[in-house]
Order: sequence, then structure tokens, then C-alpha cells
Amino acid sequence: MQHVTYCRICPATCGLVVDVEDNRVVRAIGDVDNGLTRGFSCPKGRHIGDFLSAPDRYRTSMKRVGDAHEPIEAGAAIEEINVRLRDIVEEHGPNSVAFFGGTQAAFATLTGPFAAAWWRTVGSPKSFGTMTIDQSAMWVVDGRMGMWAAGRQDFDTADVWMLVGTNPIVSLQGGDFTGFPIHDPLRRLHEAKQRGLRLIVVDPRRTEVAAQADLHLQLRPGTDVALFAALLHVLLRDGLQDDAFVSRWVDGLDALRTAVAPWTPRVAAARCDVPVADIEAAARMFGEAARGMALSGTGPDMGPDSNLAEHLIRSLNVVCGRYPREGDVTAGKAVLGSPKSPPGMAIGPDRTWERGYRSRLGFGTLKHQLPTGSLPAEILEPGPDRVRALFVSGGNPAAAIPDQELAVRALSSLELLVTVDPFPSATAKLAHYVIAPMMHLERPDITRAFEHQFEEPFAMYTPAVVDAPPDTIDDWEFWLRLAWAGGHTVSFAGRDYPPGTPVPTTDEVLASMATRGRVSFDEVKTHPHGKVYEHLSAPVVGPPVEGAEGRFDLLAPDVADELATALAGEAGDDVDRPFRLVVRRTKETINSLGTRVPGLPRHPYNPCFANADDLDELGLAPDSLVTVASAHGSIRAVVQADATLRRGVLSMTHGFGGLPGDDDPLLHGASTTRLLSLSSGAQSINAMPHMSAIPVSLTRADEPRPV
Ligand SMILES: Nc1nc2c(c(=O)[nH]1)N[C@H]1C(S)=C(S)[C@@H](COP(=O)(O)OP(=O)(O)OC[C@H]3O[C@@H](n4cnc5c(=O)[nH]c(N)nc54)[C@H](O)[C@@H]3O)O[C@H]1N2
Ligand SMILES: Nc1nc2c(c(=O)[nH]1)N[C@H]1C(S)=C(S)[C@@H](COP(=O)(O)OP(=O)(O)OC[C@H]3O[C@@H](n4cnc5c(=O)[nH]c(N)nc54)[C@H](O)[C@@H]3O)O[C@H]1N2
Ligand code: SF4
Ligand SMILES: [Mo]
Repeated sequence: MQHVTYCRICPATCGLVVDVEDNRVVRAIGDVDNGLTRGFSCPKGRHIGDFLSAPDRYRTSMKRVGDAHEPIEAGAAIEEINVRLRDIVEEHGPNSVAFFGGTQAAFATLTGPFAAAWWRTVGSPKSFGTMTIDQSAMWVVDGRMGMWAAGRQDFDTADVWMLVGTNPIVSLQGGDFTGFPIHDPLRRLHEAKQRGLRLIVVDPRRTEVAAQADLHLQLRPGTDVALFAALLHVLLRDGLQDDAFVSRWVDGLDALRTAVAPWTPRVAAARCDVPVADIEAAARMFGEAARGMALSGTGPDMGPDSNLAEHLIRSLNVVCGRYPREGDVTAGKAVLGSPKSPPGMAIGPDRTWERGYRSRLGFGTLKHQLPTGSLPAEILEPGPDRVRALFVSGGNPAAAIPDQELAVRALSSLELLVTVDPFPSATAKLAHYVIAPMMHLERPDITRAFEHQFEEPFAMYTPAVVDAPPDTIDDWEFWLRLAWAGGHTVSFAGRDYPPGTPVPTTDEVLASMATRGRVSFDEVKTHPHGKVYEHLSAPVVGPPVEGAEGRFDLLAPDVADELATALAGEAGDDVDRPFRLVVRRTKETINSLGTRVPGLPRHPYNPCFANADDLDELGLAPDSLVTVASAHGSIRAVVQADATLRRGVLSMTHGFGGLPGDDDPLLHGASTTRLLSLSSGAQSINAMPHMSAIPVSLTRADEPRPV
């Protein structure tokens, strides 16, 4: 039987056609009739059946008994978890409970809202997530510099686009992160270039997207601050700023001009190891264009000085006024959501972390979250409100948090660790309870949560196309029933779900959240391949609200201090650790998910990629075993030559490997988090660890590593 659906392994929601035999997906291909994705898919989507039928998938929930996991029915698990949670809260208060929201919780529409509804019933401020070990520099910049109420400019009408340390052709990170098209990105990029778009890419690797660039600045890793200070230097020196925008909406331009004065292209060129002429050319290409933005990814936001680097990148847009103004069309393309006509105005800085709740470790909140870099210490440091119970939704903190040994020690010391996960992830192995959820193709869903990043106004509903194993439970239903076990009513999309009432169907809940859309839920359901609603134009930006006083702040005192420190601190060559290890994503895996799906990744391990000349110089043969060692730790990996890397740069994918002590570089790779520290180099506001551009040594694995 053939079914039409869409994939939910990442936010791209690619249309799929799947063949199902005996309730097993035997084939999946991109759906050419899907109005948005038009046949585009990636290896993960084409292997979606292998995720569902993976031999190690949990088909029933598990409870730790001694050192082993034993099956438990989900309802019984919910009762037991509720009792243990109640006891911990009664004895130690709600602040002894924490929540960690992971990546895969984001791709099922109802999981996040229902987990959040349960979490509110706990009353603890200790919510953690992946963004603070990812791109929370963007949140810090929102708070320190301010934001634009009408969002970003649209890629479709831009003259120039600058991508900094992001490779959206592989990561498909679009939306407000990069603004880049994510459905068949190469085709859409070529169309944009045909109409005159110029692409600038800043990346130490000649990535898939860098290969398409009009200008690729292949900088030395970790030197984005110098590069962007110099780009601002040139823009301001040459008068390429938007004076009208700046005078109405921006503070601190003169201070910024003074601060970047010493950062000449020559100074930056020496630090970044890119030609002076390329810095001049990039500034001109960006500054002389009428429209287009500079947007970033994990590269700069995981590097050293990540908050400052992101601040300077964003400053290019602010100085050049690259935001949609009154009368412009917004980038948002709501169909099932409610359209908004945002005002064209700045929203001034708002340092949420400086007010309200402050953790005993001294951290305030960003977007209602504490920094994940502080989670292990929240668990391990003795004290009255230390974290004793942790609930994980769609995440794998034991594999994701830098300094894996510390993170695992912390997670292992919890009195209660509950995770919802279909696979025996590193975290699941440590958990007291693992709830076995239904997976993507086993449940209905709608695309509403991802509309903001679609290139066209598109909506789709999919029914479940295979039956879930009978003992699994939908993620959202677990959180609803956990709230009910505690005696709480859950409110969602204007409806109350009190304990003692029947569990609503997923379709009922989905329909309830789509009642205020521009197109009805029932209309969307009549188009099995989804539909582009061409008649729905994107909302137009409205006038600023009366008396709008918010202004961007280009150089708050702490930002000025960081910039001055960066100028003074020329990083010397590190003779013991001459290489810089950078992050890298692959099409076959998404973080730790997919790394162990049989037949999916090209290798069961994550190679350490290096420049061939570096390998020659070290006498290392491709495919030999190497030791990669940072100041913090070391791992063993299989080395491979990669012509896209400049000399001195190594690149590895995270998410592979197992728990500490379970290392096998050939069987399932190595966890790069082992090389990272939570303390050295962490950013002050968001505890963001230094995760890319890590100084490392590279040696043959059988050689003793340098001390
Ligand atoms: N060294 C290093 N570390 C990194 C990074 C790096 O680049 N380098 N990147 C960082 C980044 S950007 C991020 S976002 C984090 C990722 O951190 P996490 O989001 O915590 O890690 P994932 O591996 O994505 O975990 C997703 C989990 O969800 C499970 N899952 C799959 N499907 C479902 C489902 O339907 N329901 C539920 N409940 N669970 C499901 C998967 O089995 C998996 O265990 O890692 C960070 N860590
Ligand atoms: N297939 C797939 N898709 C994914 C994921 C996945 O694991 N697999 N993960 C998802 C997640 S959780 C996230 S957060 C996004 C991330 O999305 P992206 O940020 O686009 O992730 P990457 O593709 O790793 O691109 C990061 C780039 O930064 C470069 N870089 C490294 N260090 C530096 C530096 O110091 N300066 C500069 N300028 N560049 C540097 C690297 O060479 C790399 O090309 O992707 C998401 N999409
Ligand atoms: S995992 Fe691949 S097929 Fe699935 S939505 Fe993402 S890009 Fe599309
Ligand atoms: Mo991420």
C-alpha cells in the first residue's frame, strides 16, 4: 500500500511517498507532488522506515531495576514517576526538579506545548534546553543589542546574503537562523543567483554552500571577531551605513566606529589568514547592496568569544539597516497560524538574565531557560535546592553536553532521571524510566509549527501511515497524563483538559490549534500532498507603534570591554596543539539520532577529517587510527583526507560514540564532547561552552600523546 506523508526527522518536513507492507515501511522516496518540497528529501527521510523498525528501538517503556532495565506499562510508569516526583518535591521543593528539552521534541507539533504545560505544574525555574549549547549567542545579542519587531528580510528579494559558519545545504538550518531556502536549496540558490543575488560565505571549510559562493572567506577557525570588526571598520570608513535608519533606530554608532578603528583589514587579515583584498571586497559587496543580511550558525556561535562574534555579525545588519520597514513584505508565511502585521520598529535591549530568578550558581534566565552548561553543576554541587530529578523530552544530554564525563557523572547521580526516547540513547541507558514513544509516521501531524521557515505559504496534514507498537504512547499524551497524575488540568489552544476525562485524539488536539488560521484545518486536510496557498500574501509591515522608543544598542559597556580584550589578546601559536577542531554536520545523522540506524551513516563512526598535506607531513595514512587531544581530553578516531579543509583544521561530527568507557572508534565512533570543557572558555552570561575551533593535537593512535 502506498501512502503520502511528510518526514519529521528535521524541521524541513519533506513530503514522502512510502510503501507499507505488513505495517512496515519498505520504501520511502521524496514526494514530487508535494507543493513545497517537490520531491526533495535527504538520506534520513529515505531511510525513515529503518528508524521505525530499528532492532534496538524500545517497543515498551522501561524501568531501571538494579543495573538493568525491565519493561513497564506506560500507565504504571506514569503512576510511579508521579509518586517519586511528589516525594522529591515534598522533601526538597520544586527547585530540585529540572527539565531538558531536546531537538527531537521540536518536530512533533504537540510534544513541546504539552511538556511545557506539565512543566508549569511543577513550578520550578530550572528549565534547560539545547540552545544554550548551540546558538544562544543569538539570544544574548537580542538582549544586549535589541531586536527588530518585524523580523528579518526575505532571501527571495535580497541582493546579497552572507552566511557565517553555517552550511544550510546540509544542515537545512533556515528560518530566522539563516533565512536560507531549505527545500531543494541548491535549485533555489541557483534561481536567486540568476536574478542577481550574491552569496558571501565565511567558513574555514569549503563547504557545500561555500562552493557556491561569489566570495568565500576561508578564515582560520575562531577568528570571526577580528573579521567582523574589520568588516564594520570598512563599512563605516567608506560611509556604507544607512544613516537614516541609524539616526532613527540605533544608538552607539560613534562608539562602535571608535572601537573598530584599530581593526583594520590588515590587522584582521593577519589574524584570520585571509587576503586583505577579500575583506575589503566582502564589506563592499555587502554594504553596497540594497537588501540582504548577514546571518550565522553554529560556527561562530560555538567558537571562542561567541557572544561577541554574534554581536558583530548582527551589527552589519543594523548598521546597514537591513530590516523590513513599514510597507515591506515580511518573511513570515502563515497558513494554519494567524498572520500578524508587525510594526517596523526596534525593540530595545532587554537583559532578562539580570533580573528575576538567579540560580545559586549565579545564572539568570534567557528565554525562560537556565544555561545547560550549568546543568551538571546544578546536579552535582551540594546545596539545598540542588537538582535531584531531571525530565528529558526528545533530547540526549548525556551525548550532547560538553565534557561528557562530567555530564554523565551528574546524570548518573540523580535520584530520578526520566526520558522519553524511542532509542537506547546514552541518556536512556542512565535513566530510571524510559518512556517508549510513538514515532513520526505512526502519528498524524500538521506543518503549522514550521510555517515561518517555508519559502512559500504551504500547509499539510498527514495521517498516521503505520500503526505504532501497541505499548508505545504519543509524546504529548505522556506529558498530559503525567500532569493528570499530579491532579492538574492542562490548558492548550483555549481548551481545558481536566483529569478524569478521556484522552482526546491527536486529531482533535491538532484541529483545536488550527482554528484561527487563514485556511481551515478541514480545507488543508483535503490536499494529501499539502498545498501552496498562493493567494495568501505575506503580511505587510505596519508603522511603528506610537511613541516607540526602542533602539538598538551597538556597543553596551560589556560588549565594548569584550571587544577591547579581544584586540589585546592576540592568540599565539599553540605548539602543543597546532590544529583547530571545528564542528561539522552530515546528511545521514542529526545529532546523535541516526548514528546507529543500520545502513544509514556512510560509516558507523565519525571520521576525523584533515587536510591531506597535514596528513602527509605527519606521516599519517588515510583511514589510520589517530588520537585527537585537547587541553581537556582525548579521543581516538579514523582519520580521512578532506580537500575542503584548509591546513591546520580538523573537522568531526558530534553525536557519535557511546558512554565514557564504551569507546570504540571503529564500532560507533567517538564523542567529540569528551574534548570540551564546561569551564575553560565558557561565556559569562549563558555559560556557552567553547565547542568549535578547539586547539587540539593530532597523533598516530599508537603513539603516546604529547603532554
Ligand atoms: N561536541 C559537540 N556537541 C554538541 C554539538 C556539536 O556540534 N558538537 N551540537 C550541539 C547542538 S547544536 C545540539 S542542538 C545538541 C543536541 O542535543 P539533543 O537534542 O539533546 O541531542 P539529540 O541527539 O538530538 O537527541 C535527540 C533524542 O531524541 C530521541 N528521539 C528521536 N525521535 C523521538 C521522538 O519521536 N520522541 C522522543 N521523545 N524522542 C525522540 C533520539 O533518539 C535522541 O536520543 O548537541 C549539542 N552538542
Ligand atoms: N543533517 C543534519 N542536519 C542538521 C543537524 C544534523 O546533525 N544533521 N543538526 C541540526 C542542529 S541541532 C543545528 S543547531 C543546525 C546547525 O546548523 P549549521 O550551523 O549550519 O551546522 P553545520 O553544518 O555544522 O555548519 C557549521 C559550519 O561552521 C563552520 N565553522 C566551524 N568553526 C567555525 C568558526 O570558528 N568560524 C566560522 N565562521 N565557521 C566555523 C564549520 O566548518 C561548518 O561548516 O543543524 C541542524 N540540522
Ligand atoms: S530529515 Fe531529510 S527528508 Fe526528513 S525532513 Fe529533514 S531533510 Fe527532509
Ligand atoms: Mo542544535
